[in-house]
Amino acid sequence: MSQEINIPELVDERYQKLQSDVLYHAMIVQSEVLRVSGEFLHQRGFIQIMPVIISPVTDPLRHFTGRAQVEYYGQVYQLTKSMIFHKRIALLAHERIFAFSPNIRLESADRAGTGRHLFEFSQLDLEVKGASRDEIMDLGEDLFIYTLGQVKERCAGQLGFFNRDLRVPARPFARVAYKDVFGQYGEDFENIVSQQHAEPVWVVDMCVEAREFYDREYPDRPGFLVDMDLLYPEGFGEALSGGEREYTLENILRRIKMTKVDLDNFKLYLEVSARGLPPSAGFGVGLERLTRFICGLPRVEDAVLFPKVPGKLSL
Ligand code: ASN
Repeated sequence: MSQEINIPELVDERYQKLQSDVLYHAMIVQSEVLRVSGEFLHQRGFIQIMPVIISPVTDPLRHFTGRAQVEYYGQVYQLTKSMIFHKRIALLAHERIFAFSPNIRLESADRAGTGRHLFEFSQLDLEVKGASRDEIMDLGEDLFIYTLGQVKERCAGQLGFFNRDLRVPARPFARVAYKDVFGQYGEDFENIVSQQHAEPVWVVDMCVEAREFYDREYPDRPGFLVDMDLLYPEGFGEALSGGEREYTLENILRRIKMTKVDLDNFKLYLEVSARGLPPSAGFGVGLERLTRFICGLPRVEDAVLFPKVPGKLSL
């Protein structure tokens, strides 16, 4: 494979992009996004924690991604796909936590053209002890309104460069039920719903098969989860994903057994859960996608210094 890659051409292209006005302005926007979203969360009493890069346990995800792992003294560590389990465990120390968390997901190369996938990206990932889904959705709305409002003010020059008329949405954001939009539009519902709206829209109550085992099932509505995604308007797709979590060992085990994942991969998390973890809710926001949305760029890789496009070699 490496013989077919034209390294000088690849480096030339990146060398030019790194000096382009697009990246120059997009990086200013991203820098403000990091500053103001962190500022907002600090104001709301959150503690910023450091990201976890490797661990024996990580998010199983519900779609295929290759295993990215390292061996160390005979133990296998995986590169973080999301910090979901560590966020939950960190609640033993603090009640409201967030991290800017790098994620590695070895996506298949057929996702190269989506304009939405990278095999390395970062999430603003947060979790709140004892929160309900509705409380965490309120927080998500406030976070987006604050972040977009502040960036609009502080990055007027950048938005002018991108010719971007950024709307700061008003609360409450619209809500649609997963069952309804999936029933109406099928697999492509996310794109379609995102295109239909001029303001962000929540998709709530995913079905069990559509999500990982850690999102909480309604006790009185088997098969449906107390969770949500937020979609950007104008066809930009998913902004955020999260929900309430399963927290009793019994329910976690039951949900794991319903999926195809191997119980062995979650041994450490199960041991911690057996000692007791609090109920919680949280979500993660893809930061490169947020920057892309604010700037109104065609593809997520346009908003990244060193984009890792699925299947492609990159710096
Ligand atoms: N961060 C997401 C959450 O909080 C999980 C994920 O990225 N898969 O639910």
